[in-house]
Amino acid sequence: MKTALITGVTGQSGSYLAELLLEKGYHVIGLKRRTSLLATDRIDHIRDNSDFQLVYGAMNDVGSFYRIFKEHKFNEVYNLAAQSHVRVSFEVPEETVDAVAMGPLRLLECIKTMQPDCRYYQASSSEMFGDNPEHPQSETTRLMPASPYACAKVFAHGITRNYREGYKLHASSGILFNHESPRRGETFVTRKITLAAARIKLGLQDKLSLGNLNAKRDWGYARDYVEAMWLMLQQDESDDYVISTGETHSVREFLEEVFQLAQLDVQKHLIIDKRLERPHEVPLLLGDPTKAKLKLGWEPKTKFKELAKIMYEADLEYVRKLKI
Ligand code: GDR
Repeated sequence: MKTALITGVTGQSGSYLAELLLEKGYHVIGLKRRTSLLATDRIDHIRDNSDFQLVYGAMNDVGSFYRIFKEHKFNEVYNLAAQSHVRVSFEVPEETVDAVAMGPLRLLECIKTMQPDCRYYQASSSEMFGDNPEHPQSETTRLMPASPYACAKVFAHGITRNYREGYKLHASSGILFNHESPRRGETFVTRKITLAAARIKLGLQDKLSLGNLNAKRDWGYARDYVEAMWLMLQQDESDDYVISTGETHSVREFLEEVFQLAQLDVQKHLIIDKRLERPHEVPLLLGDPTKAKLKLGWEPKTKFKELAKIMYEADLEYVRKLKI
């Protein structure tokens, strides 16, 4: 039986990855930061599974890593923990960089010292391409990060390659483009839209405030993307891979698609709020997932319209049940 550590297990991708690994027969240890509110709703359904265990730790507490690595022998470590909100990273840049850049460095040092045979997955991000106008973006496209979050991700991406080459660790980076689902945090734009549409439909909300509607993103389904993370660690050699759908759509298109599903008029409910714009925007992301297809045999299963439908229908059900 393999044992895996997932940092950020209470997040969207962490919860889907934990489910996938449990299905594959892994023993899964999930790292959780101490918070006054539990915030385990995404993993509550697997907490009773005897192969799943939550441990306390933090990306800025190296002692917690060494303690956990002394207690468990890992085959695979998936680093998904982050302050992952791009706009918030402009407001708390130091905290963001500490978790997103220094966190992986601390983890890699711990792996190198304690369990160098353990395989490592780094959650790299399409945000690293920033405002580079070249597209589609691939593993070799120049990185031009446009936020404190993205700058920190570039460091983490580089240090992962450095430990792979310099210390021969099996360390891979998945450059994941935006990945969404009904478990997406409520302040990210897709979920903000699907939740608002459901609440407006049920008469619980009237207006939806958004920032820049012209930004384009390559939006995939988080449940599809965690499979790619696992596949990367099953390869003989570690490497970097772009994971994306190969399609790009604007925020406006996502909004219109969801409001059409809800039979709502966008103009009646939309407010454009300049405060939601970013000091430095990433205008267009479009990934080329050819390498992942050829080397991992991975392909996205869920495309734009289906993703919007999955998310809107889930939120309609969620709001109906909770009346929130
Ligand atoms: P992103 O996701 O920054 O691409 O990063 P987000 O959903 O926050 O923004 C996408 C685009 O929508 C525009 N936008 C708004 N965004 C938010 N959050 N709220 C709004 O009201 C709003 N209005 C317009 C943004 O300007 C942006 O252009 C996500 C995160 O999950 C990262 O952690 C991850 O690395 C990347 O995806 C891949």
